[in-house]
Amino acid sequence: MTNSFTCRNFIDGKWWDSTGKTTLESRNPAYKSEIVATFPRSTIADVNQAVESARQAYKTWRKVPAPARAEYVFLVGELLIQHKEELAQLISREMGKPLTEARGDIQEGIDCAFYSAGEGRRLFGQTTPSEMPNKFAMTVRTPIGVCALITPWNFPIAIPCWKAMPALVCGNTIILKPAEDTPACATKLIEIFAAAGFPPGVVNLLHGVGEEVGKALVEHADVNLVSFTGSSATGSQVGEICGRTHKRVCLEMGGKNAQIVMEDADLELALDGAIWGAFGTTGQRCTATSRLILHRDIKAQFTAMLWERTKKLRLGAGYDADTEIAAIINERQLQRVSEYMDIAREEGANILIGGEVAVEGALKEGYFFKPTILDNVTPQMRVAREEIFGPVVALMEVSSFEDAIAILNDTNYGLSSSIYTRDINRAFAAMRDIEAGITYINGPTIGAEVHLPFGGVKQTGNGHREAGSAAIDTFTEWKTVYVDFSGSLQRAQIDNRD
Ligand code: UN1
Repeated sequence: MTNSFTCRNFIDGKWWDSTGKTTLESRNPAYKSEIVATFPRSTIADVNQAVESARQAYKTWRKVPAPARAEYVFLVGELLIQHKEELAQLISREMGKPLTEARGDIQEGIDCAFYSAGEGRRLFGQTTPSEMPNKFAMTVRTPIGVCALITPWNFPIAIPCWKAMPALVCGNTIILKPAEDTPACATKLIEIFAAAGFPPGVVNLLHGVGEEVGKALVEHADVNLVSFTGSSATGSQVGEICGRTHKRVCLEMGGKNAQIVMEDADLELALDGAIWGAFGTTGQRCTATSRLILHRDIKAQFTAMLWERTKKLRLGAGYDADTEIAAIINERQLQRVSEYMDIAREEGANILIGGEVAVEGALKEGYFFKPTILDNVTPQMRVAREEIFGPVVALMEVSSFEDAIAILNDTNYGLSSSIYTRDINRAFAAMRDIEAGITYINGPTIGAEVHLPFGGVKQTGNGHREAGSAAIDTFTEWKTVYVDFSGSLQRAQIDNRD
């Protein structure tokens, strides 16, 4: 194993130690005694320095032509391709996910680079007639300013890229505050941004504790926008502060995503989808399938098929070639998933398989939880309502299509959703009636592509979307411009009326 990596902050185009002396560490979730990286517990002084650097840089960056800004982002994409393998190894060590998935995480960043770079030559506004003669009307997009990007550990490359790349193309400057569990991934990513040659202060990185550095950034008067992906509890606090301080805030929070399997579905296909959706990334995606809504005519058969496949899933370190289910991110999360097993039992659910920490052989060296199927789950149970963020799927039985949709919608969240059916009428009714930001027909709940909007309804978000051209709406303001070339005062709504 390689030596531990020392992370530093990146401010004003230079790497810095924190003004504070405390350091923290990230660990390999598959081998908890291994320290992957140490990182600074940044202070308020560091926050102030980073915000000031981003504020100064904004003054000139906003005037760099958007196609030129986009070329830096394009270069980040090319550098990510060059460093893909080395970064994938690091993701697997620090975050835990299997190498194939780690490569996918980086690929999502690469896709986002090239898509966002293309936006540099669009950033379209509108022209429209004026109601007055000899007057011209148009809208242009303007950047917002200093953006604080607060990102989670589960997609340590893709999610920072989703936020940083469109923000930069739009002319904003950024401060990335990555999750405490994946500081090395964030540092390597910002090394790549640095190599792309952005002017000093345009891209900044601040490590530290969410309650300290994250909070100070969100509260800072010179931060103009906060983009946050993480838990609903933290998202509420971020939203409250931004409400009070009148900042634009984009929140991407929890999910309780469901896959419906109707009696006419291709069951093998639905099974592949369920296994990947529920247990891919060890269930640690906000898009993960945490409920399977099964029509009663196929429930017994499908449950047996699911059980068979689940039993065979191989647990192990992400960097071992045959691993299918990797470790859980940290001890706290492992504990949380375990606690949900007690809750499930108390509420009368039946644990069909899994339900416990895996300690066989080398697995005891890490944070492993066996892939788990909960049966007899009813809509009011906490395991049907709360996000668990682990390899746990709840089975719920329904007797009609209408019930299936009603149960899918019976949640405070609304990120992703899926239905397996061969009935085109049901598929279209589902597209209309499911309350979610993303609906898959005959595909699992995970696997969003970067050129389409990503985000959820209800308590998953606050009305914004990431990725696609929707991200441009997030990171720009509209400016409406009227040009009066009549040479005289023209009063709208008055001079053109009798
Ligand atoms: C997340 O879980 O926070 O759609 C993001 C997907 C991935 C992104 C997930 N492309 O599952």
